[in-house]
Amino acid sequence: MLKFIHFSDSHLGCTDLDATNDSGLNIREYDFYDAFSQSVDIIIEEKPDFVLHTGDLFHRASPSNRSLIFAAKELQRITSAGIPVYIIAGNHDYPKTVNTAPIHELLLMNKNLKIYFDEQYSVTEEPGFKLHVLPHINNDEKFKAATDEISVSGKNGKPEILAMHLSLGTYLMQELGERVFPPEKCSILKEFDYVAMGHWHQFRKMEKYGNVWYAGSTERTSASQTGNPMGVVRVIIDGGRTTAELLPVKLREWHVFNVAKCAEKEPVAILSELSERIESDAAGVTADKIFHIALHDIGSFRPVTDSDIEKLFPGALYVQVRAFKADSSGRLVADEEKTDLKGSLSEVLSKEFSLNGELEKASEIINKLWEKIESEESDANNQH
Ligand SMILES: [Mn+2]
Repeated sequence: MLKFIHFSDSHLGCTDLDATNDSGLNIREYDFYDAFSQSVDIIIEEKPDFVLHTGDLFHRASPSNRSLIFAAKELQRITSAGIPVYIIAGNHDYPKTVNTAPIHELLLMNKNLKIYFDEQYSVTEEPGFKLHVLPHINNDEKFKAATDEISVSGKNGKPEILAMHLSLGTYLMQELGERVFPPEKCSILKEFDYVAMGHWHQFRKMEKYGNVWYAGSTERTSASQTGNPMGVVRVIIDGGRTTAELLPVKLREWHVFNVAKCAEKEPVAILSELSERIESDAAGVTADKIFHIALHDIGSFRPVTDSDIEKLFPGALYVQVRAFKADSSGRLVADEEKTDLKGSLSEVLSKEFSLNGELEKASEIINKLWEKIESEESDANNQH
């Protein structure tokens, strides 16, 4: 019998939601660390034969010192318990250009850890199993060639395990640089005892492809991932039969409330609908939780103010309100009024600066800053 833990997409160093603690540190960054620590606790408790992480250990190719130190210490906790660790690079933590060296190399200082970041398909023969890995590969042709090389020839009774970080079928993350497994190659997946998948942030068996599982992430990187348990996957291969089970970690509560047809509802009705959802979905407790509220089908104006809504959520870590109205084709679009930050800014400016000369000068400075921010943002997105 072979027992191992498969986990993935821990995105260490990810910051989110602009909520800081008393020391000024991003609270969500610590949620990612906490989920990872809980995963390590489960691993040590489970005493598996080994651990396999299928990429995006870090959120960025150049992780912060804090996330790097954290990862090194936590991985050390696993290997010190006598559990070998295997990791592959993902699209988030593998650099997009040769100007940045892969941070993965630093983790090789831990001798009980094998980490694959060589943009190649390779097979590692271990006493109890054969591990095939396909870490993230930037170059299209190189990626295609590597997938063509995948084979399970020479089966010798040992479980054959394949680890990859990419999309399969329609399970796309819609990210720059993400890889999609070639559809014509999918039949090979059925030959493996287990295919450990990273990239898709939800635990899922890809039944039609064979023994193929996405471990999912250990924390949610967006509101669309709420409502699904997350954690590590316990895999058991025994007598040619594979079973995989999610062992969940405890995450901060994150609720998404949709209110439909707001134009037809009185403000008080919208607020009481939200109160009911707090009772039914959040057990009446809002403290330290995250809430995303979407007001659909609003008319010309927002039916209720953000501050009226926020009053319903005392002590919440974060309350985000978004309003949507139908465009001419009936499709819901984000309320322009709220999203046009530049427009709101010039409105504020024109109120603040009554003299024309002042306003022009201020606008000029703001526009310059704006251009700078936008170009920096697009740089940052391209590195994603
Ligand atoms: Mn990911």
